[in-house]
Amino acid sequence: MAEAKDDARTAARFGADEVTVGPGGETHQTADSKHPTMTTQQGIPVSDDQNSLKAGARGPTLLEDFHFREKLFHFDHERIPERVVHARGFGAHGYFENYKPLTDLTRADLFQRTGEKTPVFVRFSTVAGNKGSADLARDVRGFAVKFYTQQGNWDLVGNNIPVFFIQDAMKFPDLIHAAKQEPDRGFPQAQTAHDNFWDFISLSPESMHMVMWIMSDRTIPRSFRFMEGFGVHTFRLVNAEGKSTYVKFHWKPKQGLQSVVWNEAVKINGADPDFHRRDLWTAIESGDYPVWELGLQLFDDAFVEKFEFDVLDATKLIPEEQVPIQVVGRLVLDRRVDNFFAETEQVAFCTQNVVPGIDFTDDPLLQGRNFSYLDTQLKRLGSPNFTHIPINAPKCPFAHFQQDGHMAMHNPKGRVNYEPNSRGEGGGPRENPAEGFRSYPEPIAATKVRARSETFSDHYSQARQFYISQTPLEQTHIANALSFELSKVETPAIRSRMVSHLLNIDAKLAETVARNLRLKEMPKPATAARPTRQDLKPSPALSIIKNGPKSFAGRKVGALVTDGVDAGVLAALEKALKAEGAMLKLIAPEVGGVKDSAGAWHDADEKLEGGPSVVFDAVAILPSKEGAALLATLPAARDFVADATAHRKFIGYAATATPLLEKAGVAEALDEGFIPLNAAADSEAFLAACRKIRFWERANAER
Ligand code: HDE
Repeated sequence: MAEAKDDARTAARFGADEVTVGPGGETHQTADSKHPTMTTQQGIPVSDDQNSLKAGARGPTLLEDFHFREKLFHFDHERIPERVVHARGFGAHGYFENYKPLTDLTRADLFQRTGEKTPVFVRFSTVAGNKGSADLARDVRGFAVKFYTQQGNWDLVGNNIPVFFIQDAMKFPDLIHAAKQEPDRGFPQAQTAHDNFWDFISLSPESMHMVMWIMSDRTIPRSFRFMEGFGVHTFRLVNAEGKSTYVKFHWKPKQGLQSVVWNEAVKINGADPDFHRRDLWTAIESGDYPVWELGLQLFDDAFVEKFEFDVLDATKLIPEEQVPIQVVGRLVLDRRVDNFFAETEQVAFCTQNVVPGIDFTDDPLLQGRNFSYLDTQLKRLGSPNFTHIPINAPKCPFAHFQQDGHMAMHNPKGRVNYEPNSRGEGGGPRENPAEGFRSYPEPIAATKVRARSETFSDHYSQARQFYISQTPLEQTHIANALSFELSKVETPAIRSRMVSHLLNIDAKLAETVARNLRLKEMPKPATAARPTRQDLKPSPALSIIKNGPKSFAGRKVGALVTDGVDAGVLAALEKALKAEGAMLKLIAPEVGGVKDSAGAWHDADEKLEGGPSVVFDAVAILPSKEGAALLATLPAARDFVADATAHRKFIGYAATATPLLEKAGVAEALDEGFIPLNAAADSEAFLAACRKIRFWERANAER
């Protein structure tokens, strides 16, 4: 048996605080003035947390070991059910700042005063993947905001796409079953590129508008910070006089819109499956707080009457050009979570959480959601007392007679737990007709039917409008995404059925996809309940590229460096990026770092193999002459350059980098997206190019 080692020697070896070594060689650390005594959950002090209680050092473990039992019992129950959809998410705290009083529109307390800040918690998510799936799945992103207002919590549970797949909540379980893993095999994970999804979709013409959105670059955002958010449904704002105005909610990122390209998304998932959550965490930690403005589209019954589509149909949007967006405030995320489980996992959004001054409409999807969210929280959090968890609790005074249940934390004192009562003072809370929530008294005279309104039956016109609003490049991306996903579908009839729908949207799109799939014959257009309108004008607001950022702020440059990197160029680049509000990250052959041409040391942020160019917005290739010769032999360095080129990134390069550019196969076609970085002054030209985010003009980068 090994000898127990000398204490002092062991402590030095581990580099830890005070350490002693037990007879089995295990590490013990003892309570002292800096470290409190460890206890069980019952508060009983623990003497040894390394060894279970045994009948002899080599004997069986004893049941009486309450510390061991409790520790394992708790561990065995650490997981709660993941969300059935939106399982993978990431949250942050911040505030909503109201720009000006909206008293004439709504009595919602958070909109009454100029400059008032309301605390918020936001959770971004993907929809289809399980909790451990990768961030860059092609998927809709959830954008859920909980406002802790002075009159209770308002949850605006939205997405990064303004429309949805289905019109009636009745179809939600089918949609989600079809999108998630197939039930027999349990795969594919976090992707819609499989038979079940496209089978369901191709039999659901109402999904075609959403299909255009999910096949666009909206579903591969560069990060949560660079995407829009939408409340999707039509809601109501109600003012103190009871007047109602219809509203659609929009979040506009101050950072501008930006997406990655598909080949990049696939590679980011391998290089950093946590890319989006890491991005948000890092931005907040570095003080670069993301900001979105809240925009309202406001309209009345007269507009509802004259609009081409039904405002209760969640597969339709109202073009911004038709009803302009009024910006009323901003959302700033300035605090990361302290504990992922307590906050991001336990946060419980409910569409039913609305405050006085905000109300629902009869959108059948919204009505269904209002049932579903409360229900799902009980399953997930295990108790009707989930509002007692700090992240879900209101931050305003609250009082009611709801009591008991699992894990009740707020237990009122006193004798009265009912009302009406005659206890006078101490009788507890009372109704408040003046301030309390009152539903908008919408007149309803109807026949009870199980039916879909005819006003919901135009399934192709807005799909077409979205498609024709895109730049040619974005249209190519849509065709490529459809071709990719449908190529993963094993049943030819499903591929063909999808193309039959595309024929009702845009003939050229249908032809391109049919050609990419090598369909043997072109199907007939799908039977349409209503013909596709050709008179809807393109809406420039629907394009990402037309709404890109105006600066490079919040973005990241990856500089590939070796020993001997030009000290002046590196310093100038760092300074220029900092002034822009962007970041420079150094990638070197070893993580320890490099020595520059002036002999100064620079720690690297990533080792070459761990920092591929896909995780940066632009790259700089800055090796010394000797360094370039070394990098030219390394596959990861060649990929770094070749990928950045294929992904149409701006590439700053030192003349010394030529051997690497040659080996990467790009040296012969250095276009204007390659910017020489040989002197300190060159960094301004490089940065000016980077502001355009991508050199889309680069040839041969995709089909
Ligand atoms: Fe959801 N949705 N949803 N959804 N949804 C959930 O609630 C549901 C829909 C959205 O970060 C679930 O707590 C139904 C539209 C987000 O915690 C569940 C229908 C939109 C999140 C649920 C929809 C959304 C959810 C699963 C069709 C955009 C994540 C776990 C009628 C406007 C919130 C949970 C978070 C989560 C039901 C459609 C957005 C099961 C029945 C449309 C962002 O309650």
